[in-house]
Amino acid sequence: MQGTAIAQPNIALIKYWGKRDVERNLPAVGSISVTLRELYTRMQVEFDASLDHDVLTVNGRPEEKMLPRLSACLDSVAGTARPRARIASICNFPIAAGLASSASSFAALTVAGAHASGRTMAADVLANLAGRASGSAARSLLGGFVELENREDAVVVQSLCTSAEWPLQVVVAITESGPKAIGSTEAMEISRKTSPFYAKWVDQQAHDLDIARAAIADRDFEKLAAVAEHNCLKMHSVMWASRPPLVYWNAATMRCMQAVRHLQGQGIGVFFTIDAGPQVKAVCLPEHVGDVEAALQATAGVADIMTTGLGSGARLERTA
Ligand code: 2P0
Repeated sequence: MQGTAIAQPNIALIKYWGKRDVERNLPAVGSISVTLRELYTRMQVEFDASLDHDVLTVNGRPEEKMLPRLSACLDSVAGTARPRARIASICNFPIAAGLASSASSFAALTVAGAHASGRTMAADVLANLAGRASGSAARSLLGGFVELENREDAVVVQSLCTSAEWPLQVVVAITESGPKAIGSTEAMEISRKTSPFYAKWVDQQAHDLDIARAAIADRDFEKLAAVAEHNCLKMHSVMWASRPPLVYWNAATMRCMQAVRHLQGQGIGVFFTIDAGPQVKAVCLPEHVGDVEAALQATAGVADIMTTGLGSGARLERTA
């Protein structure tokens, strides 16, 4: 009646922004991400018939706000008639700050919950259950470069290339560690309903996905860099043009982008990507990681940096 799973967050190089079915949480667009090795959520689920409600701790502290979403996700994995659960989550990076903590949390929760309930489920089934809780979580079921394909009534995830096959590095510049002002779910709906650029964003996504997929297949860093930065800035343009405007950047976010541009001018293989938060993720070739770390560390407003390789998919930690 217990399961513990580890999952790593992922960052999208071709972004998911917008839903075509809010009820089932189906994304409006496909996406491509990389899973991050050094960042993780470890989720322990223990069913206990003596409990009359689910209980959650995050990093050892009781947490109520996230509990309804986790309970609903566990219901989808183990059935609504399941015993109540003790859920303990440990996360080694800032939560709800644009570092995809919901992706690693729900990916780990589905794997741990399935094991605890004695159910065997294929990765695609788990991906759809995790994705229903948080769209990006479906991608954390797999490792390396992962594509999420947006099918008729489900999502399909596949690994395009493992971390060993293209061992890029990611330097995350933390410019602010507090939780974000407005969550992605609400923000995506604001964009869908109000941004004049939203329809164009959805229309162009297949093209960006084709370019990125080909760049990954060819291990063409320059090509991937160009399409990933374009796709990121396009998503933020959709956000900025929403009403109310959704601006997740701060001054240090912008300075980090300039630092990356400066490195590119010196021939360093690096590109930036930014999600629904002020952190900047600089993806780089392994031989350039020292230069990228030094430049971002020296950027005013950067509180901390974290360097990571690309990781593997969600997995069970131990059986009980
Ligand atoms: C992504 N983001 O592709 C995009 C880029 C943020 C910006 O997926 O509403 O927490 O729970 O399905 O997965 C963050 O959104 O959203 C996200 P929901 P999620 O990584």
